[in-house]
Amino acid sequence: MRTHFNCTTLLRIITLCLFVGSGTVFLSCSEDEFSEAMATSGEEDNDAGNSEDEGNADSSPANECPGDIGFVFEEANGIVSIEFEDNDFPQGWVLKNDGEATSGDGYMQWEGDPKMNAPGNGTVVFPFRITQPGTYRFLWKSSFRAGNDGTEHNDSWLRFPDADDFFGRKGDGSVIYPKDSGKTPNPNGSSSDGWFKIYRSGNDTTFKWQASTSDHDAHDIYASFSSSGVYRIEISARSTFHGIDRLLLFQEGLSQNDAIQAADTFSLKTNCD
Ligand SMILES: [Ca+2]
Repeated sequence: MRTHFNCTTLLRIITLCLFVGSGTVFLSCSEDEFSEAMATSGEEDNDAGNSEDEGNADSSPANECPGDIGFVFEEANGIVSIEFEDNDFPQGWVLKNDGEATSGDGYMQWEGDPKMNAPGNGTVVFPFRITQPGTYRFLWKSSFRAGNDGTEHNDSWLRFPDADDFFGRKGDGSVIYPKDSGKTPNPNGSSSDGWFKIYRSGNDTTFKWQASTSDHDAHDIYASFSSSGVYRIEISARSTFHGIDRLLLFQEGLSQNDAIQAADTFSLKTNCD
């Protein structure tokens, strides 16, 4: 059965509701903080040279909900917020909720065999739809769930198979690319077939927003998308007992703190017809 609203129209309605209901939906984001984030988001949109109006995005085949997966996470105001456990996982991933400060139904941790140099095992895919092209920063909220050494059990694999660019970047502007991506330079340590090893630093066991790649030379994680549409995040198993609570993409013009505050209050998921 067809409905009167396609997915894009529904997203607009949801986004409008977020604006109207900001006092109740964005529980931990003040109006000033959200306004600032919105203003920055608009600037970023202009910086990206996006002269495409939203009407053009409506008719793009790339906007279709991926029927092979059955759902898509939606960007709002330059932010894609995902509860990591809100997906179907292959054997080896275990849902945990042990009183830690996590959101949604808790977090997932890998309890299968380690895959230290073998990305693509225990893979889970997160389709997401963006209406604002540009470069997005990637973060996840994770913790190591065994022992007290923060350099163990602290990483998993990440790939953006259909992004226009996928790279690590340091504060000084230097950039690295995954091995086998056809681009150089590449990170220190494990990487292959377009996958980055993404690790968390520190010996504190709390779940925290942080994602880095390249051993002993931490680079932040970015992906670029030249047009609006549906793209995919792929995450696969590496270290045992790496627990992941949430995923976050935000346009690079937004501040990390603003994006995290906004993302902590929503996760937009649309089921395909
Ligand atoms: Ca969660």
